[in-house]
Amino acid sequence: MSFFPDVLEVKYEGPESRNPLAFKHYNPEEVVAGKKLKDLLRFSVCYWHTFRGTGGDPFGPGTMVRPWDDGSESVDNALKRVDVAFEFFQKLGVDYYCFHDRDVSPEGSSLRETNHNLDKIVARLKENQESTGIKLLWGTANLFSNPRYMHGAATSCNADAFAFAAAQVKKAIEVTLELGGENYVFWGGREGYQNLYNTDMKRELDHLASFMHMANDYAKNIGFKGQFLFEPKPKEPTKHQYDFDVAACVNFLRQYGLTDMVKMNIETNHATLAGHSMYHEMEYARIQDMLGSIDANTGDLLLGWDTDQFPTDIYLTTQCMLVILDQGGLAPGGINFDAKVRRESFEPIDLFHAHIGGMDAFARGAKIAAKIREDGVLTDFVKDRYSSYDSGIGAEIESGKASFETLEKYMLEKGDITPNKSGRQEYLENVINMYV
Ligand code: XLS
Ligand code: NI
Ligand code: NI
Repeated sequence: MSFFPDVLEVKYEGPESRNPLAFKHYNPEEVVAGKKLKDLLRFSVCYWHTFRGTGGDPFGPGTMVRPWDDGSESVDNALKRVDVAFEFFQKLGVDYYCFHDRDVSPEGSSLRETNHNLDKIVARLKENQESTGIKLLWGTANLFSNPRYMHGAATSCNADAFAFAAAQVKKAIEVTLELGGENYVFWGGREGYQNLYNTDMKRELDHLASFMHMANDYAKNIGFKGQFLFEPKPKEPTKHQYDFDVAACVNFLRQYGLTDMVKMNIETNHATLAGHSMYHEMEYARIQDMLGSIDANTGDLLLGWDTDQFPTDIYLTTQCMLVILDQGGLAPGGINFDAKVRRESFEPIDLFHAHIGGMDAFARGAKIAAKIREDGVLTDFVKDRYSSYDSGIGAEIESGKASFETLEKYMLEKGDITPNKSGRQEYLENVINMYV
């Protein structure tokens, strides 16, 4: 039985194709910068938006038409959804997917029953993985939807909420291992606060760090070798999210001795909510060897909240790919479309249009970025811009030989600085446009 009878397999037809259900730029076998595109991009579909998104918003209920879904929170409905999801992954031609425990499997009346439900679903996920070859990029736990987490999970003032969250993450790591997941993500959910009048920030951060250490200890105990990832997001849902941006996360991880075990999962819309570009956030993580994976989407600068739209902007994907190529790829991370179709795009076919657009945008970005790097247009310029540090006084500064005394002596003798050169931003923007 087919849940998407109108779609066969989405194939690469090249830039001239006018078939909306074909790739114009994503040819999985094409080699770009020494890697097949499918291995460079490692695309993943997220379960929550794609199979659990209803299109509901604060002003009205869901609009999505999903003929296979009976709308119930039953295990049978959840099992059916798994088959739907894998038909979608396969027809689209992605190698990976991601989920939260609660997207794939309904919560029961007790933790025991909840875990039991999850086991049934995981068995079905595993069967589908085996029959299709599609893999799990990462698993995670939903520590934010249930009202028990109203004050947070690991940072809740209620120790029982911490304990429940620990039990939930323990199970989520076990099923991620069972499914061969290559990473495990921590997104802070409700880890943050609204007002300091009622908040012990120091204690909350200490608790969050203990939680992550416990997760790591347990992962080691059971032989989970995947990469842990920490996903920054500012000011949603709480006013002050602890994992605001990459800098705040890296500082937290360093303070609590967690940098050896955790890297970053960076999401575009979260970067812009924090007042950064995705380019900045990815590069900031990369230079510290902390870039693990990305949640590819985009926000709307006119709206200013987490709209989680599919990325179609070629400048954005080119910038992402410049950083990814500088790092030599993202593996074991990947490009996960943490994105949802608009409320008005309610038909199942829209899920295909959305993902095809995102995948093509990244494939184009990859080719453009590879060419820019091959021609060295940015690297040569940047290298030259800093060349005053390659010899003389600059080399002394970089090698640690200089001091305030030697620098003063140097400058007193020289009198004033060698004249500055132009930064040539507009010229470089034009150069980029020659490639896009
Ligand atoms: C929410 C986050 C979430 C994480 C996984 O804004 O993006 O979906 O990616 O918990
Ligand atoms: Ni995300
Ligand atoms: Ni988001």
